[in-house]
Amino acid sequence: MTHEIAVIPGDGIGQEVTPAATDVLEALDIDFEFVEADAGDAVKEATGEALPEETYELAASADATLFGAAGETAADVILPLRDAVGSFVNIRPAKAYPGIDAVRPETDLVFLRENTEGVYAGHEDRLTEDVSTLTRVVTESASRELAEFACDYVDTDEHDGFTIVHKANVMRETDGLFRDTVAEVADEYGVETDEVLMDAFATHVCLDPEQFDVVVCPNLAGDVLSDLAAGLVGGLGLLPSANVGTERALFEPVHGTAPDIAGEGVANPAAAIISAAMLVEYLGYDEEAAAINEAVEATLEEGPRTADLGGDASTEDVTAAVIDRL
Ligand code: GGG
Repeated sequence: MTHEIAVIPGDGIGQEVTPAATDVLEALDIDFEFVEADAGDAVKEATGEALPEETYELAASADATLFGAAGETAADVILPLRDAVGSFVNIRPAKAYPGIDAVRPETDLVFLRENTEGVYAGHEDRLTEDVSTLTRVVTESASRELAEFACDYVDTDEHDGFTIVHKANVMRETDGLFRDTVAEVADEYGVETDEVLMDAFATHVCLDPEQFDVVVCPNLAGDVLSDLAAGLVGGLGLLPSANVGTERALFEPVHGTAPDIAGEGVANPAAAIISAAMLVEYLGYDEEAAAINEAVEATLEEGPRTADLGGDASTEDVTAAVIDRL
């Protein structure tokens, strides 16, 4: 069986880490057909459009999509691409790896981030030159869909339930609806939950990350708090993600375009490669996904490593080392 994979590197280091991920996928005994498409700042400059229609259609029809990074045009690229695959949840694991100098080596978390609404719903206005507004959207249906996914996700021996992170004491209507709906669904499923205000979570996760396991949160909170967790485990070069829908999914490293190092060939490909492992697992190849994860873990522990992790290896060196260990 051939799996059609849309490959959309985007901008900056997306152009370097996405080929690293496809090189690793090509080393597996799985029949992939990669179809590459453009999106992002460069294509906008050239054509006036950050997300060409054919790129959207490709993501909407491929078996899965591998995305790199979005820069200034993130709102015009990654949000519609998540829509193209019908994604309602962004899964962002944040875990420390052996041998990596992490601020909190005991960290092992998974963020389940609402992926369609909140302040990322796109209702932003400039009323006058000095007044702008943003409408925050929270619906019961999106909160319910996320909560049902979370309940299924924790339905294994590995997890005891999940933590709902919100700011319902201030955003009473929006986060109030989010919290109440997620808690109600968890109750229906018989899943244990606790809840923490998002600002308190930011402090507690730094002081004692082990008290958290699966974290269910609104869109912006998930985006920001997972980046914070990246700081605890050794940096953004280590966090993968999956944007999952009912029929398709899109996989991307959590990091952005890193313009300070883009084009130098020194970006850490680990997050993109682990995202590719999530893609492989999503397609049903559990053993191959585990093999990629083990190869990445061994490479992180024994080297070579890129500069963000204290080494001096190139993206290509690290990718070759992962492939050698497969
Ligand atoms: N690969 C992740 C990426 O491109 N991040 C840029 C960004 O701003 N993302 C916003 C989001 O994840 O919602």
